[in-house]
Amino acid sequence: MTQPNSHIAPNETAAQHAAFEARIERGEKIEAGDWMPAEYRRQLIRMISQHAHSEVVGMLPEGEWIASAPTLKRKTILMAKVQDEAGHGQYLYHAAETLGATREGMIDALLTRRAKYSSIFNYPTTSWADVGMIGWLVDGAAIKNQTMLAGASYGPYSRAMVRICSEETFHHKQGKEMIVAYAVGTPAQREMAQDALNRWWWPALMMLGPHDADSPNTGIMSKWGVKLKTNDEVRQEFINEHAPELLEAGLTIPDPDLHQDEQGNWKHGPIDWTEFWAVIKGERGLGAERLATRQAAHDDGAWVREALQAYTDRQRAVAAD
Ligand code: BYC
Repeated sequence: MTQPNSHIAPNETAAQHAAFEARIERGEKIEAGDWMPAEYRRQLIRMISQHAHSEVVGMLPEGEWIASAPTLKRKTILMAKVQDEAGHGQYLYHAAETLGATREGMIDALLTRRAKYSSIFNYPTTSWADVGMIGWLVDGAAIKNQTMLAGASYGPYSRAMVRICSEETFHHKQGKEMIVAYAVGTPAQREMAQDALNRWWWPALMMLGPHDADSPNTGIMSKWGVKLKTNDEVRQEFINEHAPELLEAGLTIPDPDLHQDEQGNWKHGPIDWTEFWAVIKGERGLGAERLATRQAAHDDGAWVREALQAYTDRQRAVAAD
């Protein structure tokens, strides 16, 4: 007996869904004006807006270090990186707007905790090496996930991913270059790099989402060609690339159970998912501070929004005349 499709909304038909899924099956991109199931639209707005929020909140942990960068070269690299993240937020908010979401609605959802942003940005940056470790591990994890999303079925999201990934590649390289240099540097530099790895390794693994068995959205997102790999598959790719490179740099990965299996995959020990959910809910980590900073930035920007509105109103009045 065929299971009823629970994603068919009352005003949608099975035939519409079948035609839509056939387009995805043929590898066609779904574009903004095309027919799509309401649930596809809802899921994409959820995921793309949360991705946008992550880019913008993600400017905060590294941005704190711009004033204390050790050299002019490192400072200019970091400034460029943080500005890139703002740009990524813009592309992604625009991609979500093509689905009917409004900027005001998305920002309100972030500030009132109805929308999430990546758990990784609720961890503090307590030393300069954290900037390098974020580049190497956090951008490294993000690239694995976003390279997959560049093949997503929704055209505007997939195209945003292509551009973002090319910029993230530079972020990843600068982080790796910094940490590898410190790992063979002075004892103090080596200690700083190791301490950063100790604090960022597990959050970086968690950032890629809960295990597949605990991921309620993966099923439908895979069926509709948005997620082309599961959370655990992307996590495995991330570890397979990064574990040997970190070890080669002379660092110790803080997981006594980490080992390579017969297939060559690096297997990690148990992940503390209690910490993950507590960090997302703001019960642990810097959730309250991050949102307070975003709220203050939003309030400080009120005059810009008012000025833009006044300008638009005047242009409209002139056009009406
Ligand atoms: N943090 O069913 P699941 C960057 C939520 S920024 C918080 O597996 P899904 C960078 C999930 O939303 C790059 N929440 O969800 C920027 C869901 O809750 P809702 C960030 C998480 O969507 C600045 C629930 O848990 N990348 O690179 O199928 C500086 C169940 O999960 C997290 C993106 O945002 C988390 N880590 O898969 C440096 C990529 N994980 O929404 C670097 C786009 C899960 O049902 N997003 N949740 O209430 C995705 O690819 C997917 O959303 C995820 C999760 C793989 C993250």
